[in-house]
Amino acid sequence: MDMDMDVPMHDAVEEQQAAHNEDLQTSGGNDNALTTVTTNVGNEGEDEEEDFKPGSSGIADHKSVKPLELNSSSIAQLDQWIEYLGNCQILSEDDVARLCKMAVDVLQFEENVKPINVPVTICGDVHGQFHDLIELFRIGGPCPDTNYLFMGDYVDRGYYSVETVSYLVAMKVRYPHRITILRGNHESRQITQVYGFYDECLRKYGSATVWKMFTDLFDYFPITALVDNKVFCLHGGLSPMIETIDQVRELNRKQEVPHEGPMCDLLWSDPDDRGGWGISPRGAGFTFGQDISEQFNHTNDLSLIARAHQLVMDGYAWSHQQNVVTIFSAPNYCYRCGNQAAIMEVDENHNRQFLQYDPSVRPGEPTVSRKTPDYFL
Ligand SMILES: [Mn+2]
Repeated sequence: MDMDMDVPMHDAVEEQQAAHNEDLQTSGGNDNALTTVTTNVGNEGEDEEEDFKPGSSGIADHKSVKPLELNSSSIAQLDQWIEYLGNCQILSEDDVARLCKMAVDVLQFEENVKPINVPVTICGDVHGQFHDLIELFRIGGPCPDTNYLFMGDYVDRGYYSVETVSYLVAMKVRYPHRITILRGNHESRQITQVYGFYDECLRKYGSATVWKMFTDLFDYFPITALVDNKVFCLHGGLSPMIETIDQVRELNRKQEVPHEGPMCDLLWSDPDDRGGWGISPRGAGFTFGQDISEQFNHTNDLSLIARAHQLVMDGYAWSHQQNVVTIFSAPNYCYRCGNQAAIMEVDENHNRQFLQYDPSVRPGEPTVSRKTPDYFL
């Protein structure tokens, strides 16, 4: 489907939903489809299916019994990686292994519902648009001076998934109390084999090893966060199987994103104008109406559900009479949607402010202006 640059919001959302529908239709909502994909993209036929199973990278074989404590040499190592990654350079395969092992020992100890204090800046989908992530930090302020909460979908679609996820994971390990990285529906073995991250890893490293390490790491990402007990943050939305936040705390999240059930719904669902629960056009998760959001916020004494997952032309969009906000942080999504990006600052007094931004300009790459050229005026 082709799109004009000045596409109306509704069409853009539909385009993205169609694309996401494709996510599941192409890869299937079942194990058979994964087997098919695995067979098709296997590394010169040398990769047995066994190698694509969770845990095959070995990054979690060593698991520690307490959270990682940084020493001066690990801090120096991380600072060096962050500087390197900040220039859009990839780490060596051995360094990715070291980084992912450290990250397991940070993330495995985080709760399913990560408690977060204000002030914090909440961000939506990034999708491998590395230069726009750097712009995000320029607009929002550098980490760790600013506290960040990212709500998933770091990989796929954009051209720099490896750099983007490596950078965010390195920041997470270096500043574990300053940045939170939740899991999105794209932080999954199945979806990344269809939407770019797997192919990018093969192209940049020559094998699937780095993809295996990161997708094994994704199993440890927390799935939701709770800002000062008032703002519930997650990638997708609500689940008919979850009435209370305590029920989220009881889930076993350390696995591949399931095709159905509460964990799947939290990463896949969308708010909708229709009331009640609806069948999602994405083929996973549900749509939920304002009545559902109001009930959930009332039951859990919340003021707001903050989520990502859907393209919105202004970078943020309220729904359900401000019971739900959608935040999308990939400007000009897929390098063609023409949307602005946004992040939401929540200050010490719980005041909210949206910061919007446009695509960063990359030297040597053509830019497309959304403004009417002067000669039309
Ligand atoms: Mn998503």
